[in-house]
Amino acid sequence: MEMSYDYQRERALAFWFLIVAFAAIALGGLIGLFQALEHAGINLYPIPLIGQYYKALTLHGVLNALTWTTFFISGFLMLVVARSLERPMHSMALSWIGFGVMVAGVTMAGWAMLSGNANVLYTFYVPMRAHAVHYIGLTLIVIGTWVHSANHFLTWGTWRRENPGVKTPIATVASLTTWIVWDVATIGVAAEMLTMVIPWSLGLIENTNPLLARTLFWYFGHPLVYFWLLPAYTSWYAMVPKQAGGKLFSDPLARLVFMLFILFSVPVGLHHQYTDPGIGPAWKGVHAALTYAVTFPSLITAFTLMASLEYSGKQRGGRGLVLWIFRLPWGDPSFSTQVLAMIIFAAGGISGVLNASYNINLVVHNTTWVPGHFHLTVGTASTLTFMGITYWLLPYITKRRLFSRAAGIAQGWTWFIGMVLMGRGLHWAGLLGAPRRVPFAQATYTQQLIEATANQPLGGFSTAMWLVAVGGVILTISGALYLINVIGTLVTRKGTAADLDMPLATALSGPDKAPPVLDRWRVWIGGAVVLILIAYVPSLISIIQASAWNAPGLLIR
Ligand code: HAS
Ligand code: CU
Repeated sequence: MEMSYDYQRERALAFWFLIVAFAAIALGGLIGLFQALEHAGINLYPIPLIGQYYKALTLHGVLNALTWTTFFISGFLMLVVARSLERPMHSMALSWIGFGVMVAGVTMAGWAMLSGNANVLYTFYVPMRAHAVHYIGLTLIVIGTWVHSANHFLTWGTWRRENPGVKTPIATVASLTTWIVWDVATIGVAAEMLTMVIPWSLGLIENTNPLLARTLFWYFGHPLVYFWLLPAYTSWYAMVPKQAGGKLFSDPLARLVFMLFILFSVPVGLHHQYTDPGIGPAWKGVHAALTYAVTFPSLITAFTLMASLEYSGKQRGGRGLVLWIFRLPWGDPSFSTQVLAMIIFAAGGISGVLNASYNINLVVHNTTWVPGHFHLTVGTASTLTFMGITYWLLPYITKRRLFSRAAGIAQGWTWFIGMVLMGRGLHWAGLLGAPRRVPFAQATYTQQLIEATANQPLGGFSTAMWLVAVGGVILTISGALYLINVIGTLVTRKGTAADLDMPLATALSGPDKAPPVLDRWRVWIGGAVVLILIAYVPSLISIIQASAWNAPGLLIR
């Protein structure tokens, strides 16, 4: 490929992926404010268009966790693959088709939710029932991503033929791993939609099987969280070391991490169903053990990132055990925001490991502890990282300078502080027994919770919920700073960033040190298939035998 190619066609599509992502987080994020206030007893519902608590909570989950993430990731990874392979994407037509199908899907689901026809939350457990348009819309989003992801594999295939024997660049390895995990995972949710939920919502079949539906959902739902995480890892490994002024500590270790995610991401879904009856405890145990296996690549990541950052800090003249931290480029909003996301992820990862323990899960399951966990992970490790990436990605795509670096730095810190407070509050309230997905300002037992925990140190439930509300307000300010920067970059002309390149890091220990097996996709995908068959086939058979296909459905209004 001639070096003059500047990815103009990829940038054009990535721009539209990001526009949808920004719109989703704008509305979804705003709703978060009302959720947080509601937890502390300040009930502003019903709100025009956003509606009552469960309609709002559905919008909050679908817009943030599903739409913002999927569209941001789709645009980001496409540019990463094209730029790191130094060639155009195989077929832009394919990706535009994928994008079109995804937008059609979001429009359908958006209509269903906004019109009050889909108050079933982002996990859409049956027999709660939404309008068929909602389910068809969500399914179209998935189908669109399949088409778009195919373009990534085709692009790599072309590159491979042109570059036999060359190790795939780590940024591409990371991106393709994300799509492999996603494509394998979405088979589960597609099966749930196509064989059960869509026919039932259309009235073609009368009943559903809630346990089977949940199992198919969580076959998808856990690897879904790595679909959110791995693009952040893509940036943390392949870009942040460069932004820090240093190098990635070890390229082979990074490759091992991504291959382990292919292997272990999927066969763990039953850790969301420890409390479900009708699933044998032995299978729950198998999934628990495999869950501990999938934490291993993240532990390697913590080590590798720390080593890379330390190297960078010392390259910049830092000394000692900790003082190098202050030499890192904290004045770069893209860097500082992403490192703050990493620090929060250390805490979010720990609460995940606690969730994974069968007996501790019995204490925290279905309490506000779980939203506490996932606001630190998808709500910060992923989201705050994507915001940090935006600070170079948007200028890279639009060739315009970032509107305000100061606002970007303030945005990262306010998100960090807001999430520390809110995460603390949600985890704490959960341990005190506060159930999740409850409008506390309206629930009859809130007063009992307040009174029963009032003699706890620091005031129990009511103090915890005030932390949630204050955190939520600070997070809203942070979200506003983000959107102001995005819109400012798009509408004002602060000069050109035409010379800006993607920050791709080199490694201290380079790809040549990696054993060839780490470049063989088939080995790892094959291993994953074997583990998935072991973890799911016998358990699914016993679930189908033990459960009944007899739940008629409740239309939720
Ligand atoms: Fe989770 C529930 C277990 C990771 C998201 N999770 C959820 C739900 C969501 C979610 C959305 O086992 C709720 C679903 C629902 O609505 O019901 N989770 C885990 C485990 C991990 C984990 C074991 N989760 C994630 C990630 C998510 C996510 C990532 C989104 C992006 N999770 C569970 C379980 C449940 C669950 C149960 C069910 C709970 C229930 O009962 O319902 C692991 O992957 C975590 C491993 C991570 C680590 C941390 C490594 C630290 C790093 C940062 C280092 C920092 C540095 C900074 C270097 C071990 C990599 C240094 C900086 C300087 C300046 C010095
Ligand atoms: Cu999980």
